[in-house]
Amino acid sequence: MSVNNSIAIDVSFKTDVHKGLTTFPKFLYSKYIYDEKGDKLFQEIMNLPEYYLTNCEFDILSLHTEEIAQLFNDPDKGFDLIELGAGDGKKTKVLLGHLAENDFNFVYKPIDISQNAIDSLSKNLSEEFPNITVEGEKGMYFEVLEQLQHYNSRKKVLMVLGSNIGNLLHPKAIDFLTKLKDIMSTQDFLFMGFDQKKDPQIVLDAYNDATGVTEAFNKNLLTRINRELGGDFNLEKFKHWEVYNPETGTAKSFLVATEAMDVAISALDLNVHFDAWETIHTEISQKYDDKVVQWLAESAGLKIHTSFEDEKGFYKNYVFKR
Ligand code: AVI
Repeated sequence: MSVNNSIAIDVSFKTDVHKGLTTFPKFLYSKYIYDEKGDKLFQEIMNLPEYYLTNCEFDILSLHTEEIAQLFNDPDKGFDLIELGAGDGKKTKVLLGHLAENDFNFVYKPIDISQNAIDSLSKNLSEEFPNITVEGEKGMYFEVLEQLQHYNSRKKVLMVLGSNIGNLLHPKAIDFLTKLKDIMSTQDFLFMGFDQKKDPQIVLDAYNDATGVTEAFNKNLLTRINRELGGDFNLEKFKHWEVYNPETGTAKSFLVATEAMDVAISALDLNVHFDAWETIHTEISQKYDDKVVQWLAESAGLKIHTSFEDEKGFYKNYVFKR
């Protein structure tokens, strides 16, 4: 990340925290959970037995590898597989392995905000699959994608795994899909994971695990405010609380103040008062069904081409065209 970018992020962190903690009801954006510690906690979450999403998507990619590979392929010119938010590529490797073993003509372009993630994934892939061409790019999704749009005329497959779209409210999700559509041509595909509505208890357990990793993940927002903005939040005085509305499919995370208190944040020159049991809303994790995905796609000018689901029907990867 360039110096200018990190300054921009610091400034927006300050501004957003100020806004979120002086608004009623209070809120903080979940994107700020992901510093180095937040990234590690999220890796731990993905290995939790309660957090079914990762295994379900892994199963989909394992069960339907050949069908997905054939769908992505252009036998004449090959294709570019562009993964947004590639992380450690654990799930993608199932597909990459199959594509490599069967000599598909493709280039894998992982995009991630973290240079570390790109470097270790590229190294790891060159050891595991030496015949795959990997062209990793560090950066914000849309900056990199805009460059790629003019770069190449062959088929692009954009891949966004992990139901990351679920962290966006519907209007923002439509904006995100629209931006992706805008850089697609008619031959391109968008392959995206959407966690599905299911037994509400299963959803609640996934976001309120028995070992407290999700609680630490959620509270990392307060840790960051303490460290980066000179806050004096006492983490023990906040409770992680998850609710799931099966009607709307929205899981919401909160931090709840267990007593009345004042919190000072020196970099903001701010004193924040909490009443007992006052909340900070921190994250949404939307669960979907076909109708809602259809509506989001149509609103963004995309069509559902096909979809793949895991055996339990917990999770779906949709393939969109423009
Ligand atoms: C990254 N995102 C899709 C995760 C989710 O399921 O909403 C973040 C997360 N929050 C709590 N657990 C995992």
